[in-house]
Amino acid sequence: MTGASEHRAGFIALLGRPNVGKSTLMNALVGAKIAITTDRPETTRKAIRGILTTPDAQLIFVDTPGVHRPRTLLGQRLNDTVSQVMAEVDVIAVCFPADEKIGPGDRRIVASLAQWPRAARVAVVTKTDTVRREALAPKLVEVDRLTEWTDVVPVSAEAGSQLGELTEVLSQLLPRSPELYPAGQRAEETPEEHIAELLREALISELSAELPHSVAVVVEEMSPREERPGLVDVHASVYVERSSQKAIIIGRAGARLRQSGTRAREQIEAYLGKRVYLDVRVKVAREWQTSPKELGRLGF
Ligand SMILES: Nc1nc2c(ncn2[C@@H]2O[C@H](COP(=O)(O)OP(=O)(O)OP(=O)(O)O)[C@@H](O)[C@H]2O)c(=O)[nH]1
Ligand SMILES: [Mg+2]
Repeated sequence: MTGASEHRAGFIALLGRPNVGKSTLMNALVGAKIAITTDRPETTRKAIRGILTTPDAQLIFVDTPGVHRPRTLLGQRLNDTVSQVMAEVDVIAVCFPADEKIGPGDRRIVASLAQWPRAARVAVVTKTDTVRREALAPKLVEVDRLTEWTDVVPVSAEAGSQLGELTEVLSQLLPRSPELYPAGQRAEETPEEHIAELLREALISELSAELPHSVAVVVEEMSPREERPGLVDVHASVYVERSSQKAIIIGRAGARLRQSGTRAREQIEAYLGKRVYLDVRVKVAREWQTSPKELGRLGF
């Protein structure tokens, strides 16, 4: 335990292309499932805070949507969210996956760092478990050459390797400050927001190709069942863009929706520590990814 004046606390943004492992890394660093993760790009749609409190520091991670060339108004809004986050953080940790080549998307992100000169820059090479040791060294050199980094740290969130080292590097870059959140708090999302995300994750895992992009989830109501203590009723709406997509989500005789619902319910029960009755309604919000009005209603 350090003296009060030595204590550090601050904000660390996780930045990078879609699917590079930002959310998985935040969850591993915080030690809890804060953000949902999938093998599809553009999973994260909001800035999501995850808080790690150590004896010497409080690291407030801000997971962000993957930066990409927007094809829809939603895509533009997501990139705007990222820019807003970057303006407010002490450290920007840019993630590059060990198993992919540095591409134009990465270079654009690195070039954008000039907009936020106040923040320290750290490069994180993620998914190191996917490459052989001999391939990692040249990767680190390649990333190191992209710009002036305070540090370049290889990690594997999956294998749990180098997470302590990364935590230490990031802590040292935070300003001296007392804790900004109560020590026990690890997330900032409301239960309704988190449950909507767990359902979206379960739906995505059952879908292929582009459809995950068309899905949005809102928890409309959540309440303990009066006559059954320990049981919580959760009413959720799943929005898609077209009625053809609604049919796909529901599946033949409702099979797909039942499967996603079961998967989501198990996750929600583990999160709430209670039994859950999950009621899911699939609705069409026509072309919501490109409609300012629908985006507003869905919180984007
Ligand atoms: N092998 C391996 N896979 C990983 C690791 N970290 C993440 N992944 C996988 O990479 C995929 C993307 O992970 P996410 O954490 O959702 O990536 P993201 O950068 O948050 O993606 P967006 O939210 O879409 O921007 C998932 O299938 C993860 O399981 C890792 O350390 N090792
Ligand atoms: Mg993510």
